[in-house]
Amino acid sequence: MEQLGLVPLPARQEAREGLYEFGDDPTCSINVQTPEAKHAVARLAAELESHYGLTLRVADGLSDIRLHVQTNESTVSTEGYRLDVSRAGVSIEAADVAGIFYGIVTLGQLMDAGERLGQRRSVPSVYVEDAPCYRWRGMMLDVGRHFFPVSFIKSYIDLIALHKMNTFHWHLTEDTGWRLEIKKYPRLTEVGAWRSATMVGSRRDEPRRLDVPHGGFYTQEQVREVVQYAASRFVSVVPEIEMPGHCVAALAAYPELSCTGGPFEVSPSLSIQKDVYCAGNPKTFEFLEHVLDEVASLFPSAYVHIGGDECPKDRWRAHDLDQQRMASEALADEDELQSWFIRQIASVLGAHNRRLIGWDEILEGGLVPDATVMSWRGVGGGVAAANAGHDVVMTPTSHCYFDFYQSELTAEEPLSWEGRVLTLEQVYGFVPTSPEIDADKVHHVLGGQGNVWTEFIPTMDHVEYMSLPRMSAMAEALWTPADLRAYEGFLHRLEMQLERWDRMGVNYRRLSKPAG
Ligand code: TNX
Repeated sequence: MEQLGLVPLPARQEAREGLYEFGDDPTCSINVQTPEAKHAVARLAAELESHYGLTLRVADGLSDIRLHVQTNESTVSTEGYRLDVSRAGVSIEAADVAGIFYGIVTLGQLMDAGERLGQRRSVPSVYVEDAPCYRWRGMMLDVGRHFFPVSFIKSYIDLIALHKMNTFHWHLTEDTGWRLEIKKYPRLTEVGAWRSATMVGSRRDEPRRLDVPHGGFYTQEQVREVVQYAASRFVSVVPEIEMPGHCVAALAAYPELSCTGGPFEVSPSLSIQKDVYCAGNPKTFEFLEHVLDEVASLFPSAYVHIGGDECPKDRWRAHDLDQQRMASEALADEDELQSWFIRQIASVLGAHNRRLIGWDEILEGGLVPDATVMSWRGVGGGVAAANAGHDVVMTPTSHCYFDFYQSELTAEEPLSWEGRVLTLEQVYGFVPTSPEIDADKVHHVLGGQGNVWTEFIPTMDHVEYMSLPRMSAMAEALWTPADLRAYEGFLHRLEMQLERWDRMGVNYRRLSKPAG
């Protein structure tokens, strides 16, 4: 089975005798006619074109590739599929079009396998019955520390989809830059998207070095394009708008939303900043409500991420308006003030029928009802939240931080966080759930994701290098049943994926580096 090179490994596969060979005029049939279905067929056409230079024709009746969505039968689960390749042709059955899409992704990998076996235009016969273990299979990209153009975002989404992952968490705002056009507040991008310099080099360097100006943002039209592009690959885009901290770029544009009044500059520093939104000033909530109105109209995703991490409370402690708010709302401390802040935002999102998700700090001072927790400081926050009946996404630094070094030999790697290493094998060992979660609460673990923070990652090549192949290990940890996973076999299958990335012109870290 390993020689087929499927990543992520399917839940079940049986090799069969023989091959299926495509003729000069490959056809496919599909029993649903939705726009979604057209996207799945487009993916299939792209595979046939790129492998064999053949044009796919959609035909009724008997065809080479039969795609069948059976909505009224429960034998295939959500996002799952059954793929049957025999001498008679190819059939993919699924309960939804996403499942058909994933069957097509597998078929594309079988085309790679056929080519490796020297069988032009043939795929090995096989029966695959497959479905993901987790429903949140995500990758986060931080475009706040460094900006990356739309063309790159799309190619990144391609990689996500090829890994049968379904969530792109887009970290759009930071102290170092605000990247999303908001029509009501033009200064967010006129001012907030640009910084005069960037701190470079190791955090241990003294004195710190400053490099060139940096900036950029996405217009609303571009965002719609990205969301549409992702949807056609069955990827949901979850936007993150950071609050109450990590917001200095917004404060540089609108200093009246701060506790001190400013002035501020879009931060050249990559460290956590003291300045945060004022929780006592009604203008803060008016502003965030309008921002989130536009966010909700741009992103159809069920979730909106509101950050919530690393919010220093010193400014609130020292500011009358914040202290008055604590008194008037009978809040015991600044943690409760943060929790109250998030509650205001939850009701804004609720009015848009969206679910709030935030980093695990939103647990401090009391969790908002219905909030989903993204657990990053270990899995402890996620365990507590799940046991309290909240949905969680696990993304602990121990297994999910793709900004860390990929090897102990850090001198051979591009500069990153000193002392922080996350090897491919460690990622592969990721188990999103925890024995500490009560049996009747484990279903609250939606899944997990890899995070690419870009303090030290200024180029697109470098993002790819940090993402691959760790994204493959993450994809398998989230898709494949744990008892089927084995690192050696994964490495072997992964080798075959590298050829595809070479063909795509995507950068990645080599599995073994030449000695010396
Ligand atoms: C912590 S994870 C952060 C980010 C940094 C990251 C660096 C999280 C919610 N906050 O702002 O980029 O560490 O690894």
